[in-house]
Amino acid sequence: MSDVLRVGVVGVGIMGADHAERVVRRTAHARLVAVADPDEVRAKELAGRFDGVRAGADALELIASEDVEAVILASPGFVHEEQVLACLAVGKPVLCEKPLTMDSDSSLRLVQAERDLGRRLIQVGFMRRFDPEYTQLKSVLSGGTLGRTLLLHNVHRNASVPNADFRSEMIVRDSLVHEVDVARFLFGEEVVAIQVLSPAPTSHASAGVIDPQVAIFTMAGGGLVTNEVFVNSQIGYEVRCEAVAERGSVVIGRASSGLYSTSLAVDGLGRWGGSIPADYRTRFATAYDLEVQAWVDSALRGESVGPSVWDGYAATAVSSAGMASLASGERVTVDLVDRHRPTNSASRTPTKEQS
Ligand code: ISE
Repeated sequence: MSDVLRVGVVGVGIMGADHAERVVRRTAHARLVAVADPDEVRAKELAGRFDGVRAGADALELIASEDVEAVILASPGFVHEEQVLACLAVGKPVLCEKPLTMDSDSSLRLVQAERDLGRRLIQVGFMRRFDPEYTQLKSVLSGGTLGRTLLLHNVHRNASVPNADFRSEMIVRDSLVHEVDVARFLFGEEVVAIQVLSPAPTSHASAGVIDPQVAIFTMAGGGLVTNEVFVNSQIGYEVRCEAVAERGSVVIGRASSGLYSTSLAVDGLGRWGGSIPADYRTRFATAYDLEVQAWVDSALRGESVGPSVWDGYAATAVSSAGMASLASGERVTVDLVDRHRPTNSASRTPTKEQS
């Protein structure tokens, strides 16, 4: 590989377009060469914003193209298995947006496929692991000064969701999945059980959609994680996390003050305060930048860093249990294979995460 990574982006929705901009404008040692989306008109519109980027409708063609050295998948989860396998088949590093796939079995097939290949090529897009506040929290908790971590309390709110197709299950699979990864990351353990509770829904949700939801995770070591996910909160993007340990607690994700002013001329009022970001692209802009830069740098070194295919599989397994719990209201045990023998379904036991 050269000293500049030639990148292709598959999927030109909100995240695909954001990643394309990022690769072109804010990522060192990377060059965007192609974008692909079944909606070719949209793909062309995106490519047209940059010099020398071609657009097509066929993701598999982009993945196989000789001028593409590495691929960002920002396509919907139901096509990820085929597209990730296509990347592995041609030995190209892939940054796959979450969810890795739609169910545990397909995610497990990817774990096995990468294992068969004998080297890491897959990074999963859990960008919060690159967010400076989450990484700081992780190092405080693993530093040990506060003792064992006992609880996490997460809040995850979106102002609204893009369309009426965003059903209750998607709140688990597309939104809560971030908290699943955060819990695994911060505790360094697997989630062994999940219960999803269904409060009375907001009138802003589409008919039949359960929003907000409250989910409780039990960690392998007995710790508990509470999560509020509310995707039609009407206000903005709020993601907070409080960790409670034996000798103190730590909160991240509170609005920063930004501006302090005693002048009536500033914003019309003598006051100070912060603002709530409109969506995840703003709140996690730095995390996404660091995530993509780390992916590019590691690909150029011939390595892979960040959330692995196992992390993607483990999160999918928790989401599957979460969707079952959403339907029944019961606490559901997470069905996870033995990490060291991924295809041996006889040994489906929860394990300590070893990342
Ligand atoms: C979206 O796909 C994301 O990943 C966002 O981070 C999350 O807040 C949102 O709820 C999801 O739909």
